[in-house]
Amino acid sequence: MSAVLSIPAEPYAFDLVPAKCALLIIDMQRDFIEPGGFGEMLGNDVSQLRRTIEPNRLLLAAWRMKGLSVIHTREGHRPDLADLPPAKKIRGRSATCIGDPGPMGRILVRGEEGHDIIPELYPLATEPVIDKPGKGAFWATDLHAILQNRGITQLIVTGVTTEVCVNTTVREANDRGYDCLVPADCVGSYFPEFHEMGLKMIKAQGGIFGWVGDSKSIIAALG
Ligand code: C5J
Repeated sequence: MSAVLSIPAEPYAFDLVPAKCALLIIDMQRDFIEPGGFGEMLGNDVSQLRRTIEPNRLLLAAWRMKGLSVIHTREGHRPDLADLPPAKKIRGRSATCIGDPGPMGRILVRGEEGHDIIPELYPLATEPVIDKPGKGAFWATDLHAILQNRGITQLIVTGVTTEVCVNTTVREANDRGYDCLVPADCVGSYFPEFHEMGLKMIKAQGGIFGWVGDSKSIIAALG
């Protein structure tokens, strides 16, 4: 495999260096994607996110075949909720909130069924899983240290949701000096218009936060 792969993207081609790039899969958890979890508790139509599963599965398979770095994240809180800001707990004023029992266990709590990653993208034992209490994957986690220890300077960021945890993470990564490529078909939102705008915000102004491409181009380049 060539040391640098040119991936068609916007605002211009992304120079992918596989050995220095990690696939970072954000929050593909049952709580966001399946009925009865946190996403539905907030009043969202969770079926909107299902179209992201197959492109993520294919990209993950191709990335694993090449033996490249994969990192998964999960949003959630300690069972004692000591890391849950009161403001986050009461936000939305819904009848049930984070920590309450639901059909997949306590909502957005570590160790519960709903908190886990969907079976289609389940992490291998060798793939780090970052448990994050916030929207960004860098805040209050050891993600930056793990990436630095592996010599990673680029990220392919996928997962949900485009305008919340994906966007927050891409912005955090950009400020820490990482180049981020977001394959549009591998990220999703409960709101199509937020998805579209979330991607536009990343690639605008010459790629102010990063690049936007698609999974087929990455898979094709990997060969
Ligand atoms: C949200 C996320 N939307 N993973 N989390 O609360 O985007």
